Amino acid sequence: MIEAGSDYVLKMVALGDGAVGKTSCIMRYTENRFGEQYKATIGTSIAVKNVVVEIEGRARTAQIVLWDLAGQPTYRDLRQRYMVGSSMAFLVYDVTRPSTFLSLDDWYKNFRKVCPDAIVALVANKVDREDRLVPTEAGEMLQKWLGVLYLETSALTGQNINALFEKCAELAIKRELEKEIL
Ligand code: G3D
Ligand code: MG
Repeated sequence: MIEAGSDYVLKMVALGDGAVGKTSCIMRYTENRFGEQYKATIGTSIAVKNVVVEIEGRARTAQIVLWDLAGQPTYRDLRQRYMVGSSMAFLVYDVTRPSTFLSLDDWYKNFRKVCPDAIVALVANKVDREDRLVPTEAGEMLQKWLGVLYLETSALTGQNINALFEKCAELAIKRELEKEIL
């Protein structure tokens, strides 16, 4: 499955409460689609997308392998099979549901225990909705506390979806390059 010529293969996991838009962000990014019925299977599905990012004047290619969970996995399943080996994670909440914002700390801590060095992006999704309740300031505050990326996205309109994955890939590749130098 590894594309010939990819400099890097980067595993990325989707984290966050149910129905925040994890699968929708992945579908928008990998297939540029939105809103179709997804198969509500139990378990993990995987999507792949190749990216090219320019780092210090040189094009680097990577294959992003996106891991998406369906159903309600147990905490142990999450740690053992899902998060292990990730270079990146995106941590999604729904700006119309504050409870999904309050869960972020838990998701973040659980992920950090497994992948202490991975690139993490905080994703405020569904910003197209008029009934937004979690303001930008709340997301930015958490971004500063955790020291992660922050993006406001809409899987519906596509706003910031490419930027999310490309920015994460760029930082993850830079990290790999630093490791190669050491
Ligand atoms: P999940 O994978 O995190 O569980 P899904 O979430 O991607 O299945 O999305 C849950 C619901 O939110 C879906 O609606 C989906 O269409 C909607 N959704 C996801 N992202 C956005 C967004 O950016 N804007 C808006 N307005 N809706 C979004 P249904 O109705 O199928 O439950
Ligand atoms: Mg899903």
